[in-house]
Amino acid sequence: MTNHWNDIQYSDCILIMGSNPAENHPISFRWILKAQEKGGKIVSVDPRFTRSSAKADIYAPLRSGTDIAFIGGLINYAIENNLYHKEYIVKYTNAAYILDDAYDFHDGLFSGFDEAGRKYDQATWGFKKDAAGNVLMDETLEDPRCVFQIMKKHYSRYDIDTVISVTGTPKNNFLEVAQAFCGTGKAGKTGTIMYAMGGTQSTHGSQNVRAYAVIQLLLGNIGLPGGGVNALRGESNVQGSTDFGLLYHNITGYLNTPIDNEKMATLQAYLDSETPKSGYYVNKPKFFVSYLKAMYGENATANNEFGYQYHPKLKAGKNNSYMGLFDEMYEGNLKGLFLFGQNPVVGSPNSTKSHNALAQLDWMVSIDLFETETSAFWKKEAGKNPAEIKTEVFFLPACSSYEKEGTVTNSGRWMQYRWQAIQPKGDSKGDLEIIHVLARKLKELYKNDSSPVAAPFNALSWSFGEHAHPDIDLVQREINGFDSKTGKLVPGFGKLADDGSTACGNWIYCGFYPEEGKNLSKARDNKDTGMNNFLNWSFAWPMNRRILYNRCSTDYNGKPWSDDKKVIWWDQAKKEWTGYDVPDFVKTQVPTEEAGLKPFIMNASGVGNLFANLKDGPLPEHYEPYESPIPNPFSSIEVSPVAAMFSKKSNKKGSPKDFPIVATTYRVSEHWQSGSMTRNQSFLAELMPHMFVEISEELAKEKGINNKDRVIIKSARAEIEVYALVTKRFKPYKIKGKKVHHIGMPWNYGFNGIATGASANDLTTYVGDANSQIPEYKAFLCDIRRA
Ligand SMILES: Nc1nc2c(c(=O)[nH]1)N[C@H]1C(S)=C(S)[C@@H](COP(=O)(O)OP(=O)(O)OC[C@H]3O[C@@H](n4cnc5c(=O)[nH]c(N)nc54)[C@H](O)[C@@H]3O)O[C@H]1N2
Ligand SMILES: Nc1nc2c(c(=O)[nH]1)N[C@H]1C(S)=C(S)[C@@H](COP(=O)(O)OP(=O)(O)OC[C@H]3O[C@@H](n4cnc5c(=O)[nH]c(N)nc54)[C@H](O)[C@@H]3O)O[C@H]1N2
Ligand SMILES: [Mo]
Repeated sequence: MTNHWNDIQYSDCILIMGSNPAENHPISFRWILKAQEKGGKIVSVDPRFTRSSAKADIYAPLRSGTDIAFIGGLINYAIENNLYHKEYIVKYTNAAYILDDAYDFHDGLFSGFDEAGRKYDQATWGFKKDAAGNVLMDETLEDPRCVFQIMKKHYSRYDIDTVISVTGTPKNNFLEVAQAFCGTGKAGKTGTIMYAMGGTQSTHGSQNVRAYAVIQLLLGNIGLPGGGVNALRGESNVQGSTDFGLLYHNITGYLNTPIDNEKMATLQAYLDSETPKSGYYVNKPKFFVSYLKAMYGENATANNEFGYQYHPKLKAGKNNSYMGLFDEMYEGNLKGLFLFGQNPVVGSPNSTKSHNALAQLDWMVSIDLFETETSAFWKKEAGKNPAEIKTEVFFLPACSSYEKEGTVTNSGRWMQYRWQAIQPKGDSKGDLEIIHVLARKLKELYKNDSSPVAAPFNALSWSFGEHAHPDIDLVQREINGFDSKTGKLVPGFGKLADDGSTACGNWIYCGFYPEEGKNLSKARDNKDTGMNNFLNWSFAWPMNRRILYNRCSTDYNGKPWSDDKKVIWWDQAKKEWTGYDVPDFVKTQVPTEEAGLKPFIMNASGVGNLFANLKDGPLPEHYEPYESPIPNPFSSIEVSPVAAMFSKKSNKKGSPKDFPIVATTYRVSEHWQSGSMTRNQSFLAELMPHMFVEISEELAKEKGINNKDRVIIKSARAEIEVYALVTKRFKPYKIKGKKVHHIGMPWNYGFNGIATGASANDLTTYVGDANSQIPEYKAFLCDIRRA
């Protein structure tokens, strides 16, 4: 989240699009309702009428996979009706930047497309520069080649009639949303967007999120209370896990994982290719070298590239993402697998394929609270006798969150310590303890080995105590960072160095433990420090900042755009920034100076990117999902031309002729994810005992299906049998003049546990987003009949 949960109460319009917080983030809904009590409007845009929709002032249905068409329509509406915040975009975004002459867009393709390589060369997506290398601008925004005019032209194609013919949204609903949300483009008003998996799980998921960012920048809604682009995170610590490098392409603090190619062959090469010439990231070498010092301690020296060569590297030219790994596994190219709390037999796309892939492994270790469908996969492998499955499965009982201590980071980036409530049951152990034991054992095994494979184990600094249980305080010190010689804690990332004198496990968290006896993850002062920011409750990265890009909350002179949405401001008498939050830059930076007008310090340009270089284009453009009921009305390019595709084996594509119905998947309040944690609880199993599909009354009538009938849903991959739930929550859509049915189902079921049922993921496709590689779980084609 750019903002945080408590802050949502200040919003004048909450656009819930691609999420369903009433059911999946119920605590957040308290703040949404608070905003509504103060007169704010709740808008829900979802293919089905959810419990969030039930509380909304405006509900607009849209067909799964069409968010860009919808938001493109809002962008066009805001520009055409002069509802954007001109003063804001002129200085705080790249609206005024003049584009390179070679940049072009034609029939769904941006300039630089390499058809054979299925990728873009982004060389033409840059800006025009003068002889001194400064970007040319037109702050009147009238130059036909400035970003604003190019955007205006791009989105002029997203007129209301075209948009609604694609999304299937009734015109009056679309207009109601446009008026309410674009009405927040005025100074003094803010709107927020709350998204989660309904936005991201798509072959153009990153561009969906970009579209949310573009409309928010246009309306001047970023950096202010009640504004922002807010990702509602999933698992309790999914924010923490991505912060700490659990994504394949990041190490801690969102630095890129080294790749075993020429460009990153040495530490210097890595730093050269990763460090920009301007913006805050010029400091990257300090963060990266300090990270290597944390990894390899005394074994990291200037002479050995601070241990860079010991560090694991991604394989160049391979897809190292989740789907890439399962593809390799399916092909028999992986030997072993450790699963720390993951249940891919239920949760992965085209799950039959993932299920079969597990049988290609020599060994698998499942570390979980329960025996999941994955750890029991060998009992159910299609058409096989369990005795013939070669995979040796180890199960290590993990203990639950209440039985261990440590921090979790919430969606608002607040790092909060949780103390242990009870002792672990039985033989179960915390994940950290399991890793600690494993790391120490491996180091022990390799101790006297001088072969190259042993070197990284021997070099690894594992200094979390000599006991079986790791000392969490030592782990926290390493995360925060310390002086390599004295062990003294580092007060903030501004003090990290690139010469090995500091070690820091995760630069964005640096400063949460600034000095002895002061661990801010444990801070629990619940006094409101202004606009519900609670600066003395927990630690928000970076540097305890609660609202990112908060420089944008004021005009050029440092004066808040309005009095009731103020968060920081320039105090002319004291010559410093002050207010309710930690400013997003140096406190004494004079607002009117050039550097003072750069609110997006992490971008090399210092401004917000209306036009940005993603793998699939600089401006969000509508493409259809991989499986779609209609040809793309916006261009002749059907699916994102650079979407992540995998081996076609056992991943057939269905055509609308055979599979005319659009399907989506989601979760229910009563179950958690793949269901291990809830379908094994008798009381929750009883509340939501059976797998079902939601279908409209009209579709039920056409197919002769009654409520509670057993039905078969068929996709090009598989068919599953479930109960029919006939509901008014889905309605047939009118898409390009024809009637298209839309259904939806939870993905929380599997064959193990008390409540069992078919897995929706047997039906889903194995394709993903070019930037994030997230699978397209939210839109595919199917057909349905009575069982
Ligand atoms: N009770 C409960 N809470 C949970 C979870 C759980 O399993 N159970 N899981 C947690 C996790 S890990 C996560 S990631 C979050 C996920 O949180 P959400 O993203 O809110 O979860 P979903 O229910 O998968 O999807 C949200 C909505 O997106 C809609 N949708 C489908 N396709 C589209 C589309 O193309 N565009 C738009 N705009 N909307 C679409 C669906 O109808 C659904 O109502 O929830 C977390 N909270
Ligand atoms: N069709 C479809 N598929 C989806 C989605 C969708 O919307 N639609 N959503 C996707 C999303 S957003 C997500 S996050 C994934 C989730 O996919 P998974 O992560 O595979 O699913 P979970 O059920 O969350 O699995 C977590 C496992 O962790 C165990 N566990 C709980 N606490 C601990 C602990 O402290 N330690 C250990 N070691 N184990 C623990 C639980 O018992 C459970 O078996 O699924 C994805 N799959
Ligand atoms: Mo998630």
